Amino acid sequence: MDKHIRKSANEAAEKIIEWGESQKIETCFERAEKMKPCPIGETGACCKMCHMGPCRLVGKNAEEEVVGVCGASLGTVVARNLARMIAGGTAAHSDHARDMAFTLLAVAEGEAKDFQITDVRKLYRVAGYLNIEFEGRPVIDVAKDVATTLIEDFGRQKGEINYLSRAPKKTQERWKKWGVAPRGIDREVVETMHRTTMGVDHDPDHILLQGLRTALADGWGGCMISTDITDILFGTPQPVKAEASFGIFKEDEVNLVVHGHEPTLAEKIVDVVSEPEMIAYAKSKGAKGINLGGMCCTANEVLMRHGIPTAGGFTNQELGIMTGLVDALTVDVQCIMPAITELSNKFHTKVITTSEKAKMKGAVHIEYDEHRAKEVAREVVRLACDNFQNRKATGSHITDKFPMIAGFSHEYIEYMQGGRWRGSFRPLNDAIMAGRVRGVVGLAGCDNPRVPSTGLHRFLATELIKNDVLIVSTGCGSAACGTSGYLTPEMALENAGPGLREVCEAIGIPPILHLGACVDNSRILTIASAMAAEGGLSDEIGGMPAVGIAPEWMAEKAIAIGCYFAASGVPVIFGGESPVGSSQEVTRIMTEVWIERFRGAMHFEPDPEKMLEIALNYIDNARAALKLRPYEPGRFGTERVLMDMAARREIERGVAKPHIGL
Ligand code: BF8
Repeated sequence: MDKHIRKSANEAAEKIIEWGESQKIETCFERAEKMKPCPIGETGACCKMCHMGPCRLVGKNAEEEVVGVCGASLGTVVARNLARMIAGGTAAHSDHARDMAFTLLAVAEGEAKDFQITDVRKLYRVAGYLNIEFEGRPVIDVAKDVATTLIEDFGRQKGEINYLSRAPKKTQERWKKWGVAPRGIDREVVETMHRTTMGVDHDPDHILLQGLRTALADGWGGCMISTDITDILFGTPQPVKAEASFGIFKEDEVNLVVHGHEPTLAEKIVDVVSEPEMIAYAKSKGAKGINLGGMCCTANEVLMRHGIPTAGGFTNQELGIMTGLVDALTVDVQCIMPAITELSNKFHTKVITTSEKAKMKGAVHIEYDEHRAKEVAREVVRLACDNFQNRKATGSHITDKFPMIAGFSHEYIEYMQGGRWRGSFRPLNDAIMAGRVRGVVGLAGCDNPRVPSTGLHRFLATELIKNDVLIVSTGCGSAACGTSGYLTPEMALENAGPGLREVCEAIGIPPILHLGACVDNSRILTIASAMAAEGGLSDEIGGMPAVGIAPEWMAEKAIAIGCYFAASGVPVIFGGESPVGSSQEVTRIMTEVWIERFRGAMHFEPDPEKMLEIALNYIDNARAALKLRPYEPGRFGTERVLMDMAARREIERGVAKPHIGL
C-alpha cells in the first residue's frame, strides 16, 4: 500500500481536506485524529445492560479473571454486544425494506399515483419465488399479493421467511440443523434484544447463533426484499455509463445532491429535474440548468438505474459541501453525519431532511409523503434552485471526475452470459473451473476516516484483479472504486490478470462489477446460489472460491451483512481492530466453529496485505477442495502467450530444453 497517503487515498478528496485545513474547517478526518478510538472491544469489553454497571471487563487476563457485577464473563458481554450490532444493522436495512414493501402495496392499491410497476418481468419473477400465480392476472393484483406476502415476513411469528427457499438446499439444511433459519424479521431483532438484555442468554455460542439468525433475516429478508421491490418499482439495473467524484458538480447549474438510502424520493427527483417548468425555474434564478448527483447508497440506487453521477461514499459527504457548489443536499436515513448541518452554515448549502424518522437541527425539513411524491420532489428542487443565488465564492472547487460503468444486477449478469433465452452462470463457472478466473471477491462496506479513506478498497481492488479475481462490489466500496476510476472496462486492459482480462474482454465487462447499494449485497447471495445450482463448483454457497471483504467498515449494517454472508457459507474479512478481539472464545466461534457449521467465517484483520493473503488462501483452498485445477498465474491470456513465445525462442536458440506444454 502507498504509505504516503495522508487522510484519503482519493486525490480529489485529499485536495479538499487540505483546503479545509487551510480554512480551519474540521471534518471527520480531523475528528478521527482527535478522538482516539475507545480500546474497549479490541482489548476488553464494556457492559451497559443494567445500572449495576457499566462494567468494564478489562485487563490482561480479563477473559479468565474478570466478570461483571452480575457475573457475566467477557465472552458473554462480547457476544451480546456483537449480537446487538447485528440487530441494529438488520433493523436499519429491514425498516428501509418495509417502506419499500408498503410503497409497492400503495401503488397496487392506487394510493401512490406517482409510482408505477416499472419492471413487470421482475414482478413475475418475484411472484414465482413466492408461489404467487401471475399468468393471466392483472399486474396490479400480482403486485398486491407480492407486497402483502413480503410484508408478512416482517411480522411472521412462526415458520420461516419466504426467501430462504432461494438458497441452495444444502445451505438451507445447515440453517435448519443449527437452528438459525429466521422466522420473521422483526421477531429476530426483538428476540436478539431480549436475549442480550441483562440476565437472559449467557452462552456466547448460543447468543451468536441468534445473532446469525437475525443476520440471515437481514440478508435473505430485509436486504433481498428491498432489492427486489426497488427493481420492480424502478427497474432492474443494467449497465449504464456515469461519472464519479467531485468534478460532477457544475459551476453554472443548480447542484442538488441526494444522500441516504431509500430511493423513493430520489427517483421522483430524477423524474422532475428534467421537467421544463423546473428547468425554467432554475434558469429564472440564473442557473443554466439542474444537475443532480448522489452520495452514499442513494447515489448507488439512482446511478444503477439512471446513470446519475456520484460524488462518492460516506467520507465524501462533508467534502462535497466544502466544494461550495452544492446548493441543496437531501437526506433521509442512515449514514448521514450530524456534522453536515453545522458545516453547511459555513457555505450556502441547504441540508434538507425528508424522512419522518430522521430530523437534524439546522436542516430544512420537507417531509416525504408517497401520496404526493412528485410534489415533494418539486418542492426540494425549487429550494435548491432558490439557493443557487446564495452561492459564495468560497469552496474548494474540484474538477476531477472519472467515467464509470455501473448497473450489474443478478439478472443482467445472467443475461450477459448467454442472452435472453440462454442466460446462465455457466460461462462464469467454467472460467472459474478452468482457472481463468481464480475466484470471486465481494468488495463491500463503508469507507472510513480512521484509515487512509478509500485506500484499502483501492489496494485490494488492484491486487485482486491482478490475481485474476473477479470483484463484485456494492455500497461505498463501489463508490471508492468509481471515484478512483476503477469501474471501466479499460481498467481490465490495464490492471487485470491475463485470465480475468480474457473473460472480461470476451463478455465486455469491467473486472469490478458494481452491483448497487448496500442492500444489494443480496444480489451476491442470489448470484452465489445460481452458481451453486449451475453445477461444477460447490453445490451450496459454502465451499465456493469466494470471499467477502469489508476493509473499511464502520456501520452496524456492515456487521449484519458480514454475518449473513458467514452464515450463508462465505468467509468474510473485515478491516480494522476487532470488536470481539478481547475474547478468544468469541473469536474462535466466529472463525473455526462457524466454518465447521456453515462453511463461512468472520475475521477481523487491520493489515490490508494480510487481508489479501487470507482471501487468496480461502479461494485457493476452496479450489483444491473442489478438485479444480490449481490456479496458475499467467496460464491464460496474453501474458501466457508472450511467456510461451519467449520460451520457444530460448528453445530455438538452444538455451532451454523443450518441456511439457511447449
Ligand atoms: O449502507 S457502505 S457507509 S452508505 S453502511 Fe453507509 Fe457503509 Fe456506505 Fe450505504 Ni452501507
